[in-house]
Amino acid sequence: MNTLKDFIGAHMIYTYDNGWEYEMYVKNENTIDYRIHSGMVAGRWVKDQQADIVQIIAGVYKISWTEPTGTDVSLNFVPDQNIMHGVIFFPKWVHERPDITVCYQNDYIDLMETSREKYDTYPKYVVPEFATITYVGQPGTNNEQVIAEAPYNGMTQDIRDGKFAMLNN
Ligand code: FER
Repeated sequence: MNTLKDFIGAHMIYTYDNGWEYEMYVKNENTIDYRIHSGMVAGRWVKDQQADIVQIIAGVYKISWTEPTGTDVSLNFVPDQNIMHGVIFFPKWVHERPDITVCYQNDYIDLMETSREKYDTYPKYVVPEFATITYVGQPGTNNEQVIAEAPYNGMTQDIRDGKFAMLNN
């Protein structure tokens, strides 16, 4: 992977050094879909999150966005070396009540926005972690089949094992 074009349309799974496992689909030049497979907000999944997606230098990419929950995220990917470093800035309320955010968020945008007003933002809970990328696929841009169902135990292994046929192109 050498250009921004190579990164747009990529699908990745990675495990943070704290054990949290995440799945990211770079859907197009300003949109991501993702699933969270383990960790504080395991079970959460999101489609069509707007994000800033750039190439820093050849093979080094950065994705940054702010969630309807008020959580801010900035991720640096080096796919050819299977390395990622991410920083997640959780509002206080998400750290205290992660259960509220564990859903298919697209069906609960109003709940996320009322919760971020109702509960405490500060102090934020900052999680800076390296991650190891365990899967890189190239399903192409705007593929609605990549992130199309809720995460389940064993799903990331099924993806790595090639059990999702539509991802193999
Ligand atoms: C990630 C870190 C955080 C990620 C998504 C999030 C898909 C989102 C967190 C949240 O909404 O609570 O690496 O990648």
